[in-house]
Parts: sequence; structure tokens; C-alpha cells
Amino acid sequence: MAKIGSIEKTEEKVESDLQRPNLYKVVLNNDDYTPMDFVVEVLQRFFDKNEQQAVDIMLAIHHKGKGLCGVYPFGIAETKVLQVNQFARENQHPLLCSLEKE
Ligand code: TYC
Repeated sequence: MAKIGSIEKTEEKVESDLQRPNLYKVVLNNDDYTPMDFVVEVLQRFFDKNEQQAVDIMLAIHHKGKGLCGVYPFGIAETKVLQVNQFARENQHPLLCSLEKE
């Protein structure tokens, strides 16, 4: 057992933690009110998509209900979710961004 902070972990677990950080999917959910252009802007601004990629993802969300924006370690994923939801509220849109475990 290795003691890291106050958490006891087996050597195997420590090794796998180092090799593969815990990854989370950041997803956008569809709604009936957020303008399509705003979703495209969000995908370009926060997820580094080009315009064609952003339009394709937005349309997939519009037709299927939700869509993948990116996969990140927990801290980055959590920050993206907070930033996108804040940006949506600032612009009075109900767009919802959320996290899913990989
Ligand atoms: N369904 C919205 C509309 O018709 C567009 C939209 C797409 C909203 C993706 C949210 O995550 C979303 N204006």
C-alpha cells in the first residue's frame, strides 16, 4: 500500500492512476429555445471546434437530444461545464452543459 495524502492505494492503483487520468465526457443537451447560432459559438469558443465541426455537433444534438463536446480530466471538464453554463445564463439561454463519467 502507498499512502498518498490521506488515501491508501495499492501500488497497482497508483500506477493506473498515473497512466490514465480519470476522464469525463462534457456533453451539451438539446432544448427548444437556445438559438442554433449560439450553440455553434459555444462549441467554437469553449471546445476548439471549427465552424463545420461545430455545426455538425449542434445538429446532432438538435436531432438526438445530446452530444459529445470533448473528453477531459475531471478538473478541466468541471471548469468547462461551469464556464458554458455561466455564458448561457449571461446570454439568457437555457442551454445545459453537463458531465458524464467516461
Ligand atoms: N433545438 C434548438 C433549436 O431548435 C437548437 C439547439 C441545439 C439547442 C443544440 C441546444 O444543445 C443544443 N433552436
